[in-house]
Amino acid sequence: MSARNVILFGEAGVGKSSVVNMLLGEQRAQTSTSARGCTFESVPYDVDLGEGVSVRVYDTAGLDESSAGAVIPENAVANLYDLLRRMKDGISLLVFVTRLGRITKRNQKNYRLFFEGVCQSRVPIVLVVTHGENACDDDADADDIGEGMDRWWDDNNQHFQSNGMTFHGHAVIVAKKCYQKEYEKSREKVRYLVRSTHLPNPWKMDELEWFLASIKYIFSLFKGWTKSHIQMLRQTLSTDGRMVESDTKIVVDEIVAEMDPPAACTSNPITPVRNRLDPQYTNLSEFFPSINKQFTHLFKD
Ligand SMILES: Nc1nc2c(ncn2[C@@H]2O[C@H](COP(=O)(O)OP(=O)(O)OP(=O)(O)O)[C@@H](O)[C@H]2O)c(=O)[nH]1
Ligand SMILES: [Mg+2]
Repeated sequence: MSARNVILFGEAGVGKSSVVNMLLGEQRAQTSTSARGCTFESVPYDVDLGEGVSVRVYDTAGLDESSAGAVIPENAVANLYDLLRRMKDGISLLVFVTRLGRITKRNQKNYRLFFEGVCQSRVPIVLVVTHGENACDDDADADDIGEGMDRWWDDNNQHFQSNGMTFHGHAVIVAKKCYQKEYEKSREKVRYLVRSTHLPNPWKMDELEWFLASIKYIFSLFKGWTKSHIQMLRQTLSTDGRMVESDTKIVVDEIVAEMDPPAACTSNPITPVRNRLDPQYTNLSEFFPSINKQFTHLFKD
């Protein structure tokens, strides 16, 4: 049976590893405030969600402060390639982790990078908001926390939508064990969320085409690439035989074509990758009936 891969991503320090540990039911992923991964760097964990469902969750670094506004570093591109190679069985779900607070530009860019870029808007995406205890006043009773978290979502979900971020499910949670009661409830919420929204038949593309489609999308999100970036990218991709020379050439040539003025004009747009998708995924809502109707437009061609 193929692995059901779940990519859990978000900015540094938002609580990704805490959510992984919550899903695992044990402290296996290292939580910290200092370890900063480079974008797309990922660590896999096999998670038993109960009811006979198991998934492989990839704890994946999103954009950090330095790469959010500038050119994405070349090693992020290499990490992306490594991640996609691990996705031979496809992707079943994206879990976007953020902490309760303001929606930042970086949030938006991360969302687009993973949902639109890596998954071509073809995989369900759910939102997990950590630090839910902050939805209440400091003097709130422990019993009020759950109510405060629900209220926070009611008050704020519109902001996500108006920033172009729609989700197929959400959970506002507390991922710190010292809030014992809320932690246990949150664990059930997150397990249910992943169990009920992931695709049993994952979505995937041919490895090289997938990498190219993702990289072109990323390229369109991050302006400012120069020939020297491309040179470094070429080196990174061919280091340790990561990518065969002929494929590296294809990738580099396609990116250079995007950069050159004649290729950048509208007469030569980014290849419409959706045309190459398996027809079974053209209407995800049929294939995946529990998707909320309001999101089905995301999957129309
Ligand atoms: N109060 C509170 N703290 C939390 C919550 N979730 C995570 N934390 C804390 O936030 C800090 C960072 O959590 P991590 O799980 O390491 O975050 P991360 O996203 O994996 O961080 P990086 O791997 O460095 O990107 C840790 O000290 C956690 O204990 C929460 O819901 N409430
Ligand atoms: Mg972590």
